[in-house]
Order: sequence, then C-alpha cells, then structure tokens
Amino acid sequence: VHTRNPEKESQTLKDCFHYLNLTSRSFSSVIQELNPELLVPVALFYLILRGLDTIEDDMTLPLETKEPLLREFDSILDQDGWTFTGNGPNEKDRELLVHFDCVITEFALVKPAYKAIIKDITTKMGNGMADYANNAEHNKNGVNTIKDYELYCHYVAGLVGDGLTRLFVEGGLANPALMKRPELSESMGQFLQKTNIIRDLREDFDDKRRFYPKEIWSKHVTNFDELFEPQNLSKALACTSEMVLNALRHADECLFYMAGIKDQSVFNFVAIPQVMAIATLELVFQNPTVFKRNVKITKGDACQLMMESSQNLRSVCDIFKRYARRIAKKNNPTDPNFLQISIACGKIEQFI
Ligand code: PS7
Ligand code: MN
Ligand code: MN
Ligand code: MN
Ligand code: MN
Ligand code: MN
Repeated sequence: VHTRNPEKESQTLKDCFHYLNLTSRSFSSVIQELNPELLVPVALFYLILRGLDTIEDDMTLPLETKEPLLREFDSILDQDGWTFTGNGPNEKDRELLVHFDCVITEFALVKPAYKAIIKDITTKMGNGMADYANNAEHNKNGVNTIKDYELYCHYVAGLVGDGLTRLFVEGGLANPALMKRPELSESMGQFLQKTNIIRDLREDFDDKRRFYPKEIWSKHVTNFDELFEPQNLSKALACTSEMVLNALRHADECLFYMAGIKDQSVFNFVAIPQVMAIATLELVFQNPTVFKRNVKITKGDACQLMMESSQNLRSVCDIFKRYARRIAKKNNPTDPNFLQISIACGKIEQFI
C-alpha cells in the first residue's frame, strides 16, 4: 500500500523515486509506505546520504578529490544543477550522483524545518566520513580503539538515527520524549552499522578497508590479514564472536526506542531494518563463510521477517528473542567470550 501520490508528482520527484528503487534494496519499499507527511523528506534524506556514501565507498577516487567532496557535500545541496562528472566503479549507485540535480531540485521544496535537520546531519556525516577516509592498515585514519570504531559508526549511522528521530518528532509521529534519550537513537544506528561491518568484512578487506577495531582483532591474531587464513579459523571465529557480542549490547536500547514509536508506518520503517540486523548477526555468528565472501539472509527469510515485524513491539521482541536463542545455541564453549555472549543472549531473552 504505497502512500505516494503519483498524479501530483513532478518529473523530478518521479526521478528521485526511480533512483530510490535503484539504490536501495531494503529501504525503498518501507520509505514509500511511510506516513505522507514524511515520505518525501525521508526519501530525499536517504538519497542524499546514499550519494554521500557512494563517494565514501568509491575506492578509485583519489583522497585529494574525495576528502573535499565529502566535507563540502552539504553545500552541494544548495547548488542548483550539480551533478557528478568523475568516474567511479559502482555502476548502480553512480547513476544517482550523475543525476543528482533531481535530488537538489526536490530538496529545495522541502519544509524548512525538515531541510535544516537533513542538512545538519549531512554536514556532520560528510566531515566524519572524511576523517576516516583512507582507513587502510598502517594509516593514521585506521580504526584502532573500540572508541574509534564507535565514533565511525556514530558518523555513518548514529547520526542517521538522530536525524530520523528529529524528523519523526517534528512531523508529530514519534513521542517527543525520544529527544531526551539520544542514546536510544544512537543505538538504533550503531546496531545496523556494526552488523553491516561484521558482515562486510571480506568485501571491505578486498577494497583495502578495515573497520574492525584493532583493540578487538589484535586479541585474536597478530596481523589483520591472518583472519582470512584457513589455519586460523578458530581464532577468526572468536574475533567475529567478540564483534557480535559488542553489537548485541545495543539490542535492549533498540527495543526501548521502538517502544516510543506510535505511528504504524514509522514503526514498520524503523523495525524492519532492526530485525534484518539481528537475523544477520545470527547468520554471521560462528560462520566460516564470512572470511570468504559476504553472506546474506535469504529472500524468503527477509520476506517473512518483514511481515512478522510489521505488527507491533511484541512481535519484534519475539523475533529478537528467537535469534538471541539461536545465537546462544551456536555459542562455542571454547570461545573466550562464551560466558559473556551467553549472558548477553540471556538478557535479550528475558527482555519482556
Ligand atoms: C535516511 C532512511 C531508524 C532511528 C544511505 C537507517 C553507510 C547501515 O557501510 O552502503 O557503506 O557498507 O550497506 C537511511 C536509526 C546512510 C542507519 C549507513 C540512510 C537507523 C549512509 C543506516 C542510509 C539509522 C551512511 C547501509 C546505516 O548502507 O553501508 C535513511 C533509526 C544511508 C539508519 C551509511 C549505512 C546504511 C547503514 P556501508 P551500506
Ligand atoms: Mn556503502
Ligand atoms: Mn560507506
Ligand atoms: Mn542515466
Ligand atoms: Mn559495509
Ligand atoms: Mn554495504
């Protein structure tokens, strides 16, 4: 049941939805079912951040070009007609930047209060991404401590949580009390981003990027690339377990956050990515394939999770509990974090 109104849409807005469908696998349908008050602002917010992330992810762009683009991306939002003309490898997402003028045109028509929120997040995220650009091994921008790791996740996802929460409250679709608990929207973003980083380990490594913090991986191997050597499998699995444990600690705050969402369309929008994330954590946990290639939950599982979570907080809690139980079942007694993982899963299972 899309709440879009195609008869009233300008050509540039239709183009924006075309790029939304092109660039987003999981977000495009939930965005298009959002309450009409926020549908267009959130779709444009997504496209703007997707554009920014396409620049961040383009490992063929020299740092001298990439860094200023990231830092000035917020001002591009005010440059009528701006399009990207450089070359990049990611065909699908590159198209959005090549036709970015449609996003700029539609962004200019957004309610000033929403525009200000979106622009503020774009400024902060672009500068944060620039600080971490070129994070290859032996680089000053490397992710060394857990604090570095969480700051990166704040820039690329915690800030999205903050921006979305401000939009929901401004649009009258979420409890304003959420504004007094910024750690809850931060956890919503951290949970998604940490899951993405754990899952993308191999893909990022092949792109010469590393987001696992040295503070964690160095407890298991001496050099990061040893995680990918078959003779180190049990150490590598223990490293992933520690990363999963670190991510799982956000689960209770995510459930608290979702309890503050009253509008059904906003609830579905925030809950669906979260249940996909916990299912992905269960899939990567104790799974040797993550060192070979990117693993993904099946289309069937994703579809079922989407239907099941689009109900209420009760069903989302049940899904979290089910996956926590599965993680606990796979937990390996020889894992150095066995006890802590077992406690973390137990906490989720006890959560009402
Ligand atoms: C505005 C809907 C719901 C309170 C494009 C949704 C990278 C996991 O790391 O490319 O490059 O591999 O796979 C979405 C909080 C953000 C965080 C973020 C904007 C949830 C650009 C999503 C999504 C906050 C920055 C996956 C974070 O992209 O990642 C809107 C509440 C975009 C949300 C990045 C990552 C998304 C992500 P990577 P991907
Ligand atoms: Mn990306
Ligand atoms: Mn990225
Ligand atoms: Mn084209
Ligand atoms: Mn990733
Ligand atoms: Mn990705």
